[in-house]
Amino acid sequence: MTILVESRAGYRVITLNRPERLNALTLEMAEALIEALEAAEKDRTCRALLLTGAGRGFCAGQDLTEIAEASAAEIGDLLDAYNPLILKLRALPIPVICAVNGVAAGAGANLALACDIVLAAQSATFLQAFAKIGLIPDCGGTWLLPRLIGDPRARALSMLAEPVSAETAAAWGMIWRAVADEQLMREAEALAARLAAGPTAALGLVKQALDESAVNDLEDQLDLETELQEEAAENPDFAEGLRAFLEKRPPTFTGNR
Ligand code: LHQ
Repeated sequence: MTILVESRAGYRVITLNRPERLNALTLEMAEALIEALEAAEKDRTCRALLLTGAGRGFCAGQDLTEIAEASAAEIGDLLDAYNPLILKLRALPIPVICAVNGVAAGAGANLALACDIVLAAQSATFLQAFAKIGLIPDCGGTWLLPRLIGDPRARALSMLAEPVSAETAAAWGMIWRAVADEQLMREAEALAARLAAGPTAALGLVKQALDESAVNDLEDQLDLETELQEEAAENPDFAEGLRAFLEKRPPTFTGNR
């Protein structure tokens, strides 16, 4: 199986599972990932996702052996199949944590960066490998990178294809945090469990508001905040959060969405 899906209390763990190829992506794998995201969305008890890789790498990007004979049109077709995966990740109404356990290259780097909260092992690296083989960053790289790290760094990384360490990635704001290798999964699981106990509907609306801010002016964004805030306030988790604050106790969110 190209990916593994495990259910935990309140969340699911998806593991990219082609360790002999550093979990390089194939069409089959992308389709399996989309299915896994759809299944997680349908399961109302699933309130967060954790994405990671098996073995020493996170994901080496497109499996290059699979496109050795591909025409330019076939490369385009492949991306037409990958793009819905990125869109689905962003639109998923639950938080997605990525635990980058090793090298994240090409489409693999951008798959990680499309997640909501990215933790990386100190030994992991991020590599916009595309220019090395005459391609451009895809799977959202040209949209995500300038927003995360600014235009100068986005341009240099895309053109030079130099690896960035986890610590530098965190210092630049490309990811949330770099953690000691042996702590990575423990921290990622703790974060997933914490988010799984959160106000799920509101967390989904946070994703929507932040993504839409990329194309809205301030006035439109303020209107969107009002609309989404009303939606959040209609959810019983808001009443519970407020009550818990006033009663000086931790909230017990239902996570209904
Ligand atoms: C691989 C791969 C790989 C196959 C390691 N494929 N086998 C483009 C076109 C179409 C549509 C979709 O999207 C894209 C976007 C892309 O993602 S293009 C960019 C594709 N990725 C790359 O160019 C990265 C290629 N890999 C590397 O540069 C290195 O392997 C990195 C820096 C990731 C890791 O280096 P090392 O730690 O030294 O490992 P390694 O190179 O020895 O790799 C281990 C094995 O994995 C090795 O196989 P072997 O049989 O020799 O043990 C590699 O051939 C295999 N592998 N990446 N993308």
